[in-house]
Amino acid sequence: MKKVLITGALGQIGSELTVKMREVYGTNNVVASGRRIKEEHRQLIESGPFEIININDINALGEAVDKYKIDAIVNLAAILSAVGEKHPDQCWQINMNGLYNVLEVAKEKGCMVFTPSSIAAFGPSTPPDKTPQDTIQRPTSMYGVTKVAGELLCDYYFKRFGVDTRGVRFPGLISYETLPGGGTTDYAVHIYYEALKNKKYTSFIAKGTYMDMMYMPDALDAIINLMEADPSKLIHRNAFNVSAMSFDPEMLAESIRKFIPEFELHYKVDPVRQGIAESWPNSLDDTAAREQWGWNPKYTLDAMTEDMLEKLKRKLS
Ligand code: AKB
Repeated sequence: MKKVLITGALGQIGSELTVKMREVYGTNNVVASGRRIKEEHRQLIESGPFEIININDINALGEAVDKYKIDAIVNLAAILSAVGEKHPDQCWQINMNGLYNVLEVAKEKGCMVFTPSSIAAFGPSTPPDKTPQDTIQRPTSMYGVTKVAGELLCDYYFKRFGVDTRGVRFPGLISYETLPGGGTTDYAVHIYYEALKNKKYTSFIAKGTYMDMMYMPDALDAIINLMEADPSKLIHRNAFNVSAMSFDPEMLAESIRKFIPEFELHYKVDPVRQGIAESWPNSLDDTAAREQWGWNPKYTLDAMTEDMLEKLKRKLS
């Protein structure tokens, strides 16, 4: 992996992965790309090579790969679960047709591809606790449908055409740099902002709803470590269960109260996002990732809360 193209680089993961990969591989070896530029993106855009690319435009993708002699594509352009239920057509267009274009370009030009899957690739008939690596995948959200179909498509391109495809099933990701864009797990990010601003938060996810979560530094390590992993050790490819912690809103509030004792948690449950959350596992078994490429997350819930509150406080002031 010498020259990387990141699609969806202005989003929650991409905005941090671009910076981290530039530290590791060199600024000019990591090309960021996005579909729509806003003023808030200026710093990232000006910090290194950047291209406007809509992944539904296969020619634009191919041209960028040629122009920068790209040999690895990190495909982060995606519509998340809650927005996907509002706009299932767009979710399919971006998550599936976009991925198909990325894989076609990779096949033609000899690139490796990393595409994140999600806990959303599982559904209500999946064993919910310590969900195994290989198990029933019958998701009921459009986002989940695109994630499981995407896993299969990536495996197909590996087996049929030899494209080096790799992926992880990300849980909810918590970060302070860029807000997530319309997921079910977003409550676990919003809660920190509100804890600092108002010392209270109203959760759209109900008490007792457990989901796997991860702090962004661990997620970035997961991407880079899997992309760098020895291919002969990979029995699985698309996609590995990865997990760092599992909690419900009460546990998260308890953790916040260790740093902001007066913090209050209230509930106004959103039936759509609650329905999606209930269809997902409570916790994943990530043994395969640990054994095959050394996955080992660093952040516990309290360590994440301490760091999040400290970094966000700085950002908000
Ligand atoms: C979402 O909530 O849609 C995402 C995910 C778990 O993939 N954060």
